[in-house]
Amino acid sequence: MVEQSRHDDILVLTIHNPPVNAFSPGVPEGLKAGLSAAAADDRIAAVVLIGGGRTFVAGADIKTFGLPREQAPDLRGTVQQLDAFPKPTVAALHGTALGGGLELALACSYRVAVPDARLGLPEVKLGVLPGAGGTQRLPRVVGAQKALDMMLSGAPIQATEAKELGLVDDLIEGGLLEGALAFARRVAAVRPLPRISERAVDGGSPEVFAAAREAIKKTHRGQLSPSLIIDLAEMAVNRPFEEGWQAEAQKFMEARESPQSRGLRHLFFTERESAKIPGLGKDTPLLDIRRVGVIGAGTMGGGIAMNFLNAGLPVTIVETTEEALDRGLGVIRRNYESSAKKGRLSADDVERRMALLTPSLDMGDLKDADLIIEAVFEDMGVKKDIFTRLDALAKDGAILATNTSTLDVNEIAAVTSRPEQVIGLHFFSPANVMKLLEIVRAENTSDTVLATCMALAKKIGKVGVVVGVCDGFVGNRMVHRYGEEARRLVDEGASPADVDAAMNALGLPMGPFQMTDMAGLDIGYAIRVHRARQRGEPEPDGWLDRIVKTGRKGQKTGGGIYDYDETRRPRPNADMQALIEAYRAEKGITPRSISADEITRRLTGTLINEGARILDEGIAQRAGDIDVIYIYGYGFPAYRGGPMHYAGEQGLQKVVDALKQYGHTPAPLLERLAREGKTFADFDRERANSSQK
Ligand code: T1G
Repeated sequence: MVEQSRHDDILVLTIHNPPVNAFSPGVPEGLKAGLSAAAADDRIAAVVLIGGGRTFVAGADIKTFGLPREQAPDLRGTVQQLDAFPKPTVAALHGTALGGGLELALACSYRVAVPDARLGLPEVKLGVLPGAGGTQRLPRVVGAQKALDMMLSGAPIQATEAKELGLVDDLIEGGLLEGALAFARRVAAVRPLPRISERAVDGGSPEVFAAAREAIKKTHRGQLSPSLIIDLAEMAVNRPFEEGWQAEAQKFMEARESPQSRGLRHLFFTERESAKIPGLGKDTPLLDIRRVGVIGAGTMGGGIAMNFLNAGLPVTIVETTEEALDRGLGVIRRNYESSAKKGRLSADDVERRMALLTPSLDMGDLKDADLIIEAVFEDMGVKKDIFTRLDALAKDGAILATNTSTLDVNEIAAVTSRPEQVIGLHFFSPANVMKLLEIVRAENTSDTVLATCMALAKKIGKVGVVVGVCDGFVGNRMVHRYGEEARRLVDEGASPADVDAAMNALGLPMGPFQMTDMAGLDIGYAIRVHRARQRGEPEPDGWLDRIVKTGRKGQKTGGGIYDYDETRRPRPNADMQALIEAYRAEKGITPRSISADEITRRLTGTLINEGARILDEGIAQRAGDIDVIYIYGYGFPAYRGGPMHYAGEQGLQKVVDALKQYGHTPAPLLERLAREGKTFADFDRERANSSQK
C-alpha cells in the first residue's frame, strides 16, 4: 500500500492503491509507519509523498463512508501527523489530488506538481464537505473567495493555476519524482517549516460570505453541505485554526449521515455501474469509430452531430433540402458561437469543429461512415424507408442507429439484412447539452455494437445506460405514467401550479406542467392520440387535451397551461383555470384541496411503480440504472439519489400503501421487496450475484 524508498537523505513514500489511490484502509497505516521511520532516522532530511500509477490520492475511500468512525481510515490523524512533522514534507502531485488527497498535500510543508495535474475539493458533490482540514487550510492559501468557489463548485483547478495561487510551490517539467527530490533537497534545511495552519486568511469580508449564502439558494437549493462549508470557511477567517479544525469534524459527520449524502454517494457508484453491461466481458472487441453520419439536421440531428464534433470526430450530416441543411448548420454554428461568447470555446475551436462537419443532400455520402445515426421525423414508415436505404449503402460493419424516442427498434432492425448492427441511441433534447444517452439494445444487437456504443458514450461525455425495447424504453415510459397521475391530480382539485410547486419543493427544477409547456403540449397530445389509436380507444379528451385544442401549445406559442412573460416565468392563466373547472363540472367531479405531501407521494409513487415493472421485465438491468436515467434525463434531484433510491429512503412499504390508497396496483416486484423489508439496492445486489453464478 505505501512503499518506502530511500534516495540519499530523502525518504519517498509511494502510495499504491489502484486505480485512483483512494485513502483506503492500509494507506494511513503505511503513511504513519513511513513518517515515524523518517522522524526517527537522523539520516533522513526530508520526505516526499507521491502516488503510484496514474494519480496522486483521489480522496477518501467513499466506500468506507458507511463504516463506524473507529473503523474508517484515519485521514485526520494522518493530516495531523504531517502538520506536526519535524522535517520538510513535499507532496508530489500528478493526475488528480482531490478531496482528502489535496488535504494531505495541504498538510505537507510544500507541494509540487506536473502542469496538467488537477487539484480540487469535490466533497460537495457527495453531499459532504472537506473533512480533513480542507475548509481551514484552503482559505489560508488561496483566500476566502477562491476557496469558496472551489469548495462549493467541487470543480478542480489545473496545477498551473494552483501555482499562480500559491497552492503549488513549483511546477515540475519532466520526471515528477526527480523534480520532487531536487526540490526536497533545496528545502531540506529551511526552518521554520512552513505550516498553512499558522497563516491568516486573505479577503474574508462578511460580504463575501453573505454573497455565497445568497448564491447557494439557487445553485444548491435544498442542500445541506454547502451552507456548512460556508460556515466553516468563515470560521477559518474569524476563529483559531484548532477551533475550525474541531468544528469541521463535527459538521462533516452531520453531512455524512444526511439522506442527501447517501443519495449522492449512491449516484456516484451507480453511475459507474451503469457503464458496465451485465454479461459483457471487458474483453468484448470494440469497433473503431472514425467517421459519423447523421441523417436529419433538425434540433435533434444538429445537437447529436455536435457531440461528435466536440470529440474531434468528423460528421457528415444529411438533409433532404438545401434550406433545411443551411438552417441546421446555422443552428450548430450559432450554438458554438454562443459558447465562444461565454468563453467556453475559442474562435479557433469553433472553426475547427465546423471544419469537421460535412453537409450533404445525398445519403450515398454516408457509405464510408462507421456509425450512422438517424434523427428524422418520429414516424415508423419514414424510419423503415431510411433503414432500408442505409442497409443498401452503408459499409460492412457500420453501426446503424436510430434516435427514436418511443418506436420499436426491433421493427426498424427487421427491415435490414444486418439487425445485429442496429441499435437505438436515444439522445435527450438539447442533445448537445443533456448528459443522458439511453442505449437501446434490440433483440439482435451484437455485443460488439453494444459495447462500442457504451464506450462511445463515455468518449462524447454522455452517461450511457443500456435499456430494452418497449414503448418509451425507460425514461419516457416512466414520465408517461407520471404525467397521467399529474393530470389526475388536477382532475381531482389540485391546480397545475400546486402540482409543480410540490415537485419544485422536492428538488425538481421543473414540475410536470412546467416541463410539458416547455416541451410543447402538442408533442404529448400526439403521443396520447397515437397510444389511444393503438389501443382502439376514443380520442383523448382530458382537460390538457382541451387546452391543446384551443391552440395554446406552451412556451413556443407564448402560452399553454401557463402564460409566459419575457423572462419565461410561468403565470397561471384565468381562462385555462376556468377550462379546468368546467371540465371537472362536466365530469361531475367535486374538486378538493390536495396537499403537497399527497402530490409528492403520488407522483414519486407512480415513478417508482413503473420503475419496478420496468425492472421486472428486464427493460432496465438495475434499479440504479433507472436512477441514473431519471436524474440525468428528467431532472430528479441528484441528492435524492433517483426515484428508486428515494423509495428506499421513504420505505418501500410506505410506497406500496400510498399506491393502494390512491387507487393504483403496486407492481409485484415492489410488493415483494416491501414484504421482505428490502430496498431496490438489495434487488440489484441479488441480481448481480445471480448473474455471476
Ligand atoms: N473512493 C472509492 N472509489 C473511488 C473513488 C473514491 N474516492 N474515486 C474513484 N473510485 C473508483 C470508482 O468507483 C471506479 O471504480 C474507479 O475508482 C475508477 O473511477 C475527508 C471525505 C478520480 C477523477 O470525490 O472524481 O476525500 O467502477 O471511473 O473516470 O475531505 O474517480 O472501476 O469499480 O471515476 O478516471 C473526494 C471521486 C472523496 C473523487 C478518476 N474525492 N473520484 O476518474 O475513473 S471524499 C472524490 C473521481 C473526501 C475528505 C473527503 C474520479 C477520478 P470501478 P472512475 P476516472
